Parts: sequence; structure tokens; C-alpha cells
Amino acid sequence: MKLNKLIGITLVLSFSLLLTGCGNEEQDNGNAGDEVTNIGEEVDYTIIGIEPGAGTMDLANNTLEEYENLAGWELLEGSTSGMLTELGDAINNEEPIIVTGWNPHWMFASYDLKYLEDPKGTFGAVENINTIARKGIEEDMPNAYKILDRFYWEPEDMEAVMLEAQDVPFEEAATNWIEENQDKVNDWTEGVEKVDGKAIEIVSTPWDSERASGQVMKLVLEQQGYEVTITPVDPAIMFEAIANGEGDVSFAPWLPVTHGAFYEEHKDNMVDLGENLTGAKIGMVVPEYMDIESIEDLQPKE
Ligand code: PBE
Repeated sequence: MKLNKLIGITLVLSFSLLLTGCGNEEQDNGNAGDEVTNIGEEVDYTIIGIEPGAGTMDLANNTLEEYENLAGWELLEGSTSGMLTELGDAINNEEPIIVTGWNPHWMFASYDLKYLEDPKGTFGAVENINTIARKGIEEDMPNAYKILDRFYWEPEDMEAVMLEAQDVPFEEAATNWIEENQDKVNDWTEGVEKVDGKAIEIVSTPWDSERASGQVMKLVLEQQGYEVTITPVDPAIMFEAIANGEGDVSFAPWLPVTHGAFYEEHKDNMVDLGENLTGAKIGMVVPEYMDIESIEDLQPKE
């Protein structure tokens, strides 16, 4: 084929594409509100959030700032249980809803949900949950330290405890998990000397994921002879308590993003024992039946 003929065809193609483009735009305007569902309008430009102290809320607020299409949107502060009630109600009625959600959590086992894509990455990618401890703990409690350092489990383990604890107290769910997973627990405690009533304080946060890890580790440490208390506080206080030595250990930091700012602030005054779980995630979550895939596609408030 001659070159100028090829150019000719390309030009014709581009021109017709241009025409099609214009045509679509006109059609959209003409049919406004007819075919195209405005999810923003349907959910009243509102994201259902959780407790204001949660790292998730910082990320969600940042998301509202970073995405231009979320201009005029609001993030509702409340509680995790309130968010879950609204989510359950919406799903029962097949209504649209957008919440801040995360894994590990039983919400994904109970409902058909999806994360909205987050091309700007404001919710981070894969998150870990780390174990942090006060400085000096390795010298003061060498036996406990070994167990804390070895503690590692999978998202499915945490989810199993969380899911069962929907029906029974966390302590019972944790006891059952330990019974069914003696091999894992043995890996953490193998060769560690038992103690006689030494006190250890776990600083935690008030979410089911951390109720699960806290209760499991409380029972494991109790079996080794420790007197264990769990204190649930906001993430900011949790980091502070470890950094100033008021608490001994926490299994609750979500990193690198969710609690990243607190971690940076306190990292020099604490010991990081590394991940106790990998494969956690946070984001905007919607029921599977909603016709939306990306945060980017939400419509701005006019
Ligand atoms: N969460 C659950 C917490 C940490 C654990 C994701 C809701 C948060 O700080 O956002």
C-alpha cells in the first residue's frame, strides 16, 4: 500500500472516531438521568466511615482530598458496628452503599463485596500487621519475647476466629482456634521456659481483628504462666503506650500505610518484631451488585 493512501485512511478513521465521540457526548446530555445511574447522587455523596480515631479514616479523608472527582463528598464518622449495620441493611434491600472496609474481616465471608479500584493508591496496597514491643522487653522477659517474636499467622486464621466470634465470646473462639491449631502454637512456644505469674500487658485496638490476635496471644501466654491483661485503645494511644513503656506489646499496628504516621513518630522508641500477618487490605467497599469499579468513576457533587 502506498504511504499517502495509508495516511488518507488513517485520517478518515480519526475523523469518524471524532464524530462518534461528539455523537456520544450529545446523546449523554440528551438522556441525562435516564440510562446513566449517578451513584454519587444515590448514596448522597456520602461514604460510611467508622471510628474517627481509626487509621482507615485518615486514609479515607486523604482519598477525598486526592481525587478531584470526589469534590463535595462527605465521609461519615461513626462506629464499625454502625457501618456494618448500614451495610447489612443496604444489602438486604439491594440498595447502593459505599463504606470503608478492610480484610481480614468477616464482612467478606458474610456478603458479596468488592473493593473499588484505587488508581491513586491512597489506601495503600497490601498491608501487614506487625508486632511492636517496648524497649528492654527482650532483657526483662526473654521467654515471652521469643513467643512474641515468633507469633505469625495467616489472614484465614484471624478470619476464622473473627467469624466464630460472631456467635460466641472471643475468648471461646480463640480457645477453639488454639485447640485446632496446636501445631502452629507449638512453633511459637517450642523450647520456651514457662514462668510463674509474670505480668504482661497487651495494648490493642478496639476492632475484631485485634480482638482475635489479642485473645489468641493472651491464652498462649497464659498457658506459659503469664498474667495477661489486654487494654484496647485508639491507634495513636497504642503507639504512645508502647513507646513510653506503659504497655509491653501490641499486635495491632497496620503498616506500612494505615498507621504509618504513628509508626514514624514512635519507631525510635520501640522495638519492631516484624509482621505477625501479611495480606491485609483497606479501601472503599461496595456490594458486588453495584455497577461501579473504581473510585475514579464516582461522580462529583454538582
Ligand atoms: N482497622 C482495623 C483499624 C486497624 C484494624 C483497619 C479498622 C484502623 O486503624 O483503621
